[in-house]
Amino acid sequence: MKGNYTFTIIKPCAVQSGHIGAILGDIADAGFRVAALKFVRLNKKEAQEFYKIHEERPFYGELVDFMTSGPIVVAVLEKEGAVEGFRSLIGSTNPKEAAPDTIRAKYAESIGRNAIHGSDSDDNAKIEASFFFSRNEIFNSEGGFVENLNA
Ligand code: DGI
Repeated sequence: MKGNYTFTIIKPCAVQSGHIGAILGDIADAGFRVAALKFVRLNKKEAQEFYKIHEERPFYGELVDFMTSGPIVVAVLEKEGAVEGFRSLIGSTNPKEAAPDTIRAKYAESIGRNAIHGSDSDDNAKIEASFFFSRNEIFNSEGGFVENLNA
């Protein structure tokens, strides 16, 4: 069964360009409920850990430098089939290939500075949400705590 939660980051470029409100508006318009939200800045060690899966890729250093270059907005979002639906909403990694009206088509500057992150699986949504949020910071639609994300 597909999980109902995904995890997102509004990246430093989009925060710096003043797009937080517009992006959260697009997310709400697409039917996602905000289950958790905060404004944070990663240090180098945290960014290296979050993107550890890309450690061997040539752009890893650039990615870590970029993700620590300014504050980010992190959020957990709820909608049926959230992971897949959110990946469609944000569009391809490279904004040149992103479908029109997707968040990356609208706000990304380049493949590196691509405005937004969206988890690519239910398991990763759970891992990534747990990286930033403790269990008493993620809420269900009744305002209670979410016990086990995408269980
Ligand atoms: O899941 P995605 O974010 O769409 O893409 P991914 O998991 O392949 O890559 C993670 C992030 O790494 C991506 O959002 C931006 C960065 N990245 C990916 N490919 C390149 C890149 N950054 C640079 N500078 N160059 C790349 O080719």
